[in-house]
Amino acid sequence: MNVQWYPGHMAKAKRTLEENLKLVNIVIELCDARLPYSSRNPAIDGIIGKKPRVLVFNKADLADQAQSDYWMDYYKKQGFTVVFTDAKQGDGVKKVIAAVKKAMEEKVSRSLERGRIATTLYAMVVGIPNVGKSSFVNKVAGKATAKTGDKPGVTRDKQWLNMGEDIYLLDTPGLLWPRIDNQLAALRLAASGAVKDEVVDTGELCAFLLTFIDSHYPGALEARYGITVPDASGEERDYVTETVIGAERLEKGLAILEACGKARGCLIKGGSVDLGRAAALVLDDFRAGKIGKISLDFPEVLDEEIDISIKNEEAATRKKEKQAERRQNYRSRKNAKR
Ligand SMILES: Nc1nc2c(ncn2[C@@H]2O[C@H](COP(=O)(O)OP(=O)(O)OP(=O)(O)O)[C@@H](O)[C@H]2O)c(=O)[nH]1
Ligand SMILES: [Mg+2]
Repeated sequence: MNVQWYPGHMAKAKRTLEENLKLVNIVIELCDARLPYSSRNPAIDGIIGKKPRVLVFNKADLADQAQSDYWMDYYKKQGFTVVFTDAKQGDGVKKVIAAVKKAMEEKVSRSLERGRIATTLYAMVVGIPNVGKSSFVNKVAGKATAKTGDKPGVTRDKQWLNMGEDIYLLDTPGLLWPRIDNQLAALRLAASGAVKDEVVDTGELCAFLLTFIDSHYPGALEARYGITVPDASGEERDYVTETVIGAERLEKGLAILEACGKARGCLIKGGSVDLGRAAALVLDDFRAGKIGKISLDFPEVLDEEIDISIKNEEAATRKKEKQAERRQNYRSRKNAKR
């Protein structure tokens, strides 16, 4: 499996972000509190550049507080203004607006000095799909103006919303990036609901998620599904695709998925478990926080970046060696002909 999702509307969304950046004073970068590292879009980072920004981690109500504390500290140390929010209930939303105003204090006082009475602030809300951008602007506005939905890709066009108090917010469509190098990060994004399920093998996605929960949140699956977490089933499965997580982990994860499906009565004729239905059920449960407050980015994810850059470097070296070899062969053939 290779998780990639970059349809035409996202390429368009990227242009929207680029075109509107110059119209705004500040950017509110909305990420997912359950994956404070993997949900930061490098393409967005590139677009924002040096424009002032507030880094917001939404869906904090679904995340594990201990991990949230770690990442709060991590980004603060890098000089970011960081706020954790729950855009559904409204927690932290006022803090974001206060942070926007604080970051813009200087601009406002400069314009007052120049004799202007009111200064309007324009802020753009950006982030990966389904992270809660539209819910966030609705919460700030105090009314449900922007359309929201529990699947990625709901907002298709930018929309300016007046927040009163001289602030305008620009809601934008969710954006991923054209090539997700780190496929484990891609699985975390898919688990969070940022990638549409149709482009993902939900069996492997659940195998990834369930084995992660089993090892990082022991007891959570037992409590939710009333199961005993099995070791690998021992049953030979006829999957042939290359896996992201490796055959052993896939095997164990599918055995857990099977146990969850059985416990929930996801059965097909003959009594075997309907793994597709079981996967949909587990993903719904996870996304609604029913398995518990679970974060998918632990500090270890920082090591994955190192692994990938080493892999990329090795690949580049191999490519150079191959090119040199080809050139050498070509030269020897040419010399032989003379
Ligand atoms: N638990 C929880 N759910 C949230 C939160 N914020 C948003 N949601 C839910 O997440 C889903 C997506 O919300 P949207 O506001 O549509 O997300 P979006 O970022 O605008 O999505 P796109 O427009 O598709 O990019 C909805 O079902 C919301 O109710 C939050 O802080 N906590
Ligand atoms: Mg939206």
